[in-house]
Amino acid sequence: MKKITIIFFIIAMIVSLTACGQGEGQGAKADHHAMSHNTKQTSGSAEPLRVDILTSANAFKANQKGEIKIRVTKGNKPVSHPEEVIFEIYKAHQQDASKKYKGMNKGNGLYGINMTFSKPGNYHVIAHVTANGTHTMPEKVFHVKPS
Ligand SMILES: [Cu+2]
Repeated sequence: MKKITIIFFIIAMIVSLTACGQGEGQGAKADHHAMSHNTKQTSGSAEPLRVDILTSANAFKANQKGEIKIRVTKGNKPVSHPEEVIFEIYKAHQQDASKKYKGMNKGNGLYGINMTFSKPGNYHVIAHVTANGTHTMPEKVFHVKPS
């Protein structure tokens, strides 16, 4: 039993390194993920945590308010009490200047932020979600049109 736990921990470590390897060389981000991913999945719920970014990649024009929305589910059921919902956003090729925003709970497994992009261009949006010790972080590139 102990051996299995250790193997699982090693696998979790490898997965976390692969999943979040993009931010290497950036101390702050690495720390965030080291913490999130070390909370390994314990017994019970084998259903994977699923996060869908619902907002269309073309939904934004520069200097116009909009909303980025995600749906968090586990086994097709909405997740209502995740430990963390963080939206990380940065303009293409400017990951060093990424900003993080706490997601607002909209009920029914939906979470979102209000967002205004000041300049047109491509923006990376990463939804970092932790629920029941599992971390998922889908990414979508938004194409912000000139206003
Ligand atoms: Cu993450």
